[in-house]
Amino acid sequence: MTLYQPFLDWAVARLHDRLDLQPYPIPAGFEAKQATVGKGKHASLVQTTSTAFQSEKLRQIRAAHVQGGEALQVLNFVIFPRLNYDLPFFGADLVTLPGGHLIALDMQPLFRDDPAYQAKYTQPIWPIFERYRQQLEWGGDFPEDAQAFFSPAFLWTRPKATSVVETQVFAAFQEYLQAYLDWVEQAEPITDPTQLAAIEAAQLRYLRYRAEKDPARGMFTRFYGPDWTEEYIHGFLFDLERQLVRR
Ligand code: DBV
Repeated sequence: MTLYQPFLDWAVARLHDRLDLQPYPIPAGFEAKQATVGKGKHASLVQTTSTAFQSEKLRQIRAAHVQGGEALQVLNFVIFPRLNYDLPFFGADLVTLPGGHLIALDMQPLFRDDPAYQAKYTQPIWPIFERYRQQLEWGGDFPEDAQAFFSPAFLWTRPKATSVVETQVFAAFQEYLQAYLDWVEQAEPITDPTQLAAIEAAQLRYLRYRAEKDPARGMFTRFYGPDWTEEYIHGFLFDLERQLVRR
């Protein structure tokens, strides 16, 4: 069992419990991809698998799981709500590299600086955030242009011990996802055209940023080449623009 498999299994089980989940199509060739990296006795297999669902209120629930031995494990898990809901994105970036663990967990806001939006979608999880930030030390600098896309309840940490990932980080992940699913349950569709236009613009802003600045681009390009990587990013991981063209 690899480090993040229990996170993914737990999330999928909870989603099944709480939502009427439907599959979300994964483009052919992107369900699973393998490559051998390194040579001779340093050769090892790096596998990336994709998982995706949708539901009445959630346009795309998707995970990319990279497994390449103890020093290379990544679970990037994001929920993109449908464009007629004001729900934030659920964003988890759980990364283990030879340099250590890097954990990003947040309910990423559509409207970062709107006090009413913060009151609706940050305040309710503030007690959870406060509890975990005492256990999980702040991870330090991160790209300045990314700040606009995180909420004040952004959990960002670089645990030294794997046991911290397995216990505190896993617990935080569970509490954040449960809280998110509470919001999904309560969410009412938006019908006001001005608000709908603002949501679409905010979703596109987020999506373009993530596709353009994907921190995994270098890693994927090394393993699987540039063509596969660009298609994976724009055709699956951050696919909203393609879906809008098709609409
Ligand atoms: N990150 C992704 C996807 C990944 C992924 C789809 C499937 O968005 C993995 C894989 N993240 C990944 C890897 C690294 C990071 C780092 C492999 C390490 C890159 C490296 O060191 O080479 C949160 N992830 C990061 C960093 C941040 C995040 C802040 C550090 C980047 C840096 O310091 O340059 N989550 C990530 C992020 C946003 C987010 C940038 C922006 C909105 O939601």
